[in-house]
Amino acid sequence: MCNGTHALIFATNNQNKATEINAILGTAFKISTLREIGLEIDIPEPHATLEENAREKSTTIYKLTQSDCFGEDTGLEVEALQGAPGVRSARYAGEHCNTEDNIKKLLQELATEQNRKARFRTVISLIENGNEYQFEGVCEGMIAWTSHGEQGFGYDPIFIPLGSTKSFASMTLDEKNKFSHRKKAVEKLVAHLHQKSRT
Ligand code: ITT
Repeated sequence: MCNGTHALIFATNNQNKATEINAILGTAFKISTLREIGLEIDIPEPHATLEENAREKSTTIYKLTQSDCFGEDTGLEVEALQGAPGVRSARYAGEHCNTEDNIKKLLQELATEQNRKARFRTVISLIENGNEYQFEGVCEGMIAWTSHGEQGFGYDPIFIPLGSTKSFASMTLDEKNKFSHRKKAVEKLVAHLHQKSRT
């Protein structure tokens, strides 16, 4: 920490996540992605839960840097698919498949399914002075029948949050952040950091 600014490493290679989180954090926080600190590492996500994978990311980077840092893991949990793709969201269509493949597979799985209920869940794992803290954010919604919109990333074109008729990919960053799972988890992280800096 310096001049009242919290400096944190964000254990991610996903620039879209960093852009979203920077828009939420404002100037009291300075986050640096792995690329920004010159670390080229693809952290494995071998576990069965978002909580464990988020911890894998934060602890891996803490061991390498000895600096306060956080990682996050996010999953799209579809009710009619018993929570899939969930923790396997990045690799739903296979190890080397891309976002389009994942969306295509999900829409195929739900082709005749009337229950479109789904939620995004984000778990942040913060390592602060060697101690771990976790923060969760959930956004309820539904899976659209087809893709809509060009903004955002990942499953955004097919996810419509509860309270809107638009997909995340049809929203600006600020609009998405009114609903977003990541925003809710980051708000808890921020509350924690503010509280710690007062004690
Ligand atoms: P890092 O592990 O480097 O942080 P990642 O892209 O591998 O980045 P995750 O494992 O958390 O991140 O992502 C799981 C999948 O869910 C991946 O396919 C993402 O594109 C997607 N995803 C994550 N957050 C999302 C969001 O806010 N909107 C749409 N899709 C999202």
